[in-house]
Amino acid sequence: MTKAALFDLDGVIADTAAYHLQAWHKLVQDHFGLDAPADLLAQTKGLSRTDSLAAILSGLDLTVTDDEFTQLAAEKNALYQQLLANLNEDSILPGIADLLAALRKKGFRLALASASHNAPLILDKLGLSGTFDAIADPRKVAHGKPAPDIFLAAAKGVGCQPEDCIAFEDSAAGIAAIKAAGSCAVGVGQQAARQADIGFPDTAALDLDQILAQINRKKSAG
Ligand code: B16
Ligand code: MG
Repeated sequence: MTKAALFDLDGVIADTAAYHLQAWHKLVQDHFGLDAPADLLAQTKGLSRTDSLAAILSGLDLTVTDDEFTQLAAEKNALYQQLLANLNEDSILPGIADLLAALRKKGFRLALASASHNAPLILDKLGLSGTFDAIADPRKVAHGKPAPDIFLAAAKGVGCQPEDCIAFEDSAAGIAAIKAAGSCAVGVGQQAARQADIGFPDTAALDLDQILAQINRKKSAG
């Protein structure tokens, strides 16, 4: 029986994915005078800050020292946090507040499974600090998405087996992580929707009854 819902944050609960992309773009422009291609930046969705920076540098054929790498990661976070100043309760993506309420009403436990070290700050700005029963800490897991660790930690945080969880994601790395954890993957947005067990074009289209009906159909089929 499905008992808990695990949520990605950036790109599912709030449109902070766009802020990450803006911050990376400015960082690369300021330091290297380059225009990072949108498709390269899009590949960082769901990846940790350091994995994202490594992917961007490698994609642009750039090499930096360890100290420069640390400095660049810190600077990107400072740029990102400036953009987060714009966040407020209206920044919750369409359909998410209703979905969270509907899950609660059906007795689901709720956990956050975000790669972001800024998650507590973002939840606070969105007015969602008290909403989740557990927030998995990305600093305490060995491997970032696409490894399953953060989803396993979130399921454990709410005392559920991963097989008894549905998990919501907007990134390819996140969908792979959910599948590796053994939970049911609900994908939001074109790419994630294609790779997930159940997909929706955007958060506004998320429909809990449809998700639960599909899970039940799959269970009775096999
Ligand atoms: P931070 P999610 C991820 O959040 C973002 O998708 C990814 O773009 C970002 O690099 C990562 O968090 C780390 O974020 O720099 O704030 O620690 O999608 O897993 O909620
Ligand atoms: Mg995301």
